[in-house]
Amino acid sequence: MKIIAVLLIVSVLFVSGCTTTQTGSMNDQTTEDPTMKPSTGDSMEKSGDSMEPKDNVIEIFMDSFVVFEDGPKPQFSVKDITVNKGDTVRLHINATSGTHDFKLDEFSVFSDTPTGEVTVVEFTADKAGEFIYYCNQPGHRANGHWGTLTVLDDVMMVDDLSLANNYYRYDPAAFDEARDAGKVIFLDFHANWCPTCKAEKPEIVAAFNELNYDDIVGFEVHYNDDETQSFDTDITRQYQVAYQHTKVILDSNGDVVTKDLQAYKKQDVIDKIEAARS
Ligand SMILES: [Cu+2]
Repeated sequence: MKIIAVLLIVSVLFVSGCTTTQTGSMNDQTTEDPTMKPSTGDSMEKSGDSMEPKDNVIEIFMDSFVVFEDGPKPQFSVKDITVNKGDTVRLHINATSGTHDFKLDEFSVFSDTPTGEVTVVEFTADKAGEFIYYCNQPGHRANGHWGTLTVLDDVMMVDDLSLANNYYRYDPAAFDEARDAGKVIFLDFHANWCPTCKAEKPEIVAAFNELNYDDIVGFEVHYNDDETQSFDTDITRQYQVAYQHTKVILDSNGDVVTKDLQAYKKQDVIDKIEAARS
């Protein structure tokens, strides 16, 4: 029930976030030296005005120009941009010398940037990852006319997602903390579409509710399902898991002592964890 409530809250926030597109004023441009600033920073703090979350518009101001050192080197003045997934990114590109353009393939962004003008380019960062933006003029990218856009995944708030006594939806910070504390860690790589995983979950939950040790912790990692987050994929790779309902158990040294595909009953979970503790 707790999970459903959290998901409902998240989806309500998400829906209302989508419907209140911020129109954002452009006269921010004249303020001190903001190459990067979230334009809704103020309104988030003035919660009295409106309770509705606003879409985040990230305003980036950059120059596109040429420097001469061992020949002409076209450049963007901003070489790294980091935003959150879902942000609207609005670039103000001031081409001050040379002939350039702006291209970002993965978001289908392309624009000429006439010299002596500020060209505004806007897109929604709707996928996470690292992407290269560049000038598509011949030779410019190879000479350094590019930068990196990093889009961070939404991090779901998982603090409250307790599934049983000492058993939680996977969270990287909680995992690191448990490992640093030398706890025995049980990981279930769970796909919510998989019948074996579904049948196994109540057995795991029952086992954890019976095991009353404070030196054990279990995590349910989402494996290739519609709740999988990038941190799930990271730990899946880290332990080279290639199939759903894989169980991985780490001993107090953080070493893998069990890696098993077999479907567990409650007693199997208890026995394996007891063995890892001894
Ligand atoms: Cu260029």
